Amino acid sequence: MTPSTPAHIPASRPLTLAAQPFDFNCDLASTALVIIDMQRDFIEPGGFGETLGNDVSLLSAIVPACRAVLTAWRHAGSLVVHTREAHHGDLSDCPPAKRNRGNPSLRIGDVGPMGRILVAGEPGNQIITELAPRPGEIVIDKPGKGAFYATPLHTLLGQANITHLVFMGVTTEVCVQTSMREANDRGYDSLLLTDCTESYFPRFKAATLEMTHAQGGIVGWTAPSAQLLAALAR
Ligand code: TIU
Repeated sequence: MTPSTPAHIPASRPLTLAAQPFDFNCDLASTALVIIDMQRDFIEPGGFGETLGNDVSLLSAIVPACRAVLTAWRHAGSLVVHTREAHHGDLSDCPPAKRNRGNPSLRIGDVGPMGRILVAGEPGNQIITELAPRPGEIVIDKPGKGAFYATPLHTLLGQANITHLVFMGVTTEVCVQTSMREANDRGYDSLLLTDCTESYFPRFKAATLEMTHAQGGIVGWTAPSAQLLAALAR
């Protein structure tokens, strides 16, 4: 975790974009872009995602769309948060239940082709080059699936007066959905960009998008990134 708050908070700039189940309204001064776990562990062969038996090739398709949003968001000067699913080298923050679950080819902490699986600082734990954090952006190492569990994220967002979150990242139904649900319970309005998130299971992604905006936005909003880019360009 880089415990830095943004050097620059933009002036008030209201934004409205077409979304499901209805328009998403926010202000760039109080909205953060949250990029969940776009780290090599999940996107490249040889990492945690593959050790769980997944075909990781699906995930890289979202990288250009994520990059376009990140570029536009940085241009607008709003807050950027990156997360990584990461454990301490001594695994003191990895519950045995998590490490022992299932029958992975390598367990968390074991040495794989990109270093120790899901351990902070290892090559596999780095955010992919295309979306690499810049100075002034918040980087959160999280031991769980949710970005708020056992992290300072809520405190840092509060210090920056953030009330709205725009989510991208992987995987849709695991770390992204968990983080959005955690955000929802903490009072944030959240938007998930549909072409900037992916799952190893396309039907799980589809179901997650649907359940997010169902019931009048029970978890939050969904919209394609083109809607956000168009709103930012207006
Ligand atoms: N396995 C799976 O789909 N995801 C994770 O374990 N972590 C995240 O989603 N980041």
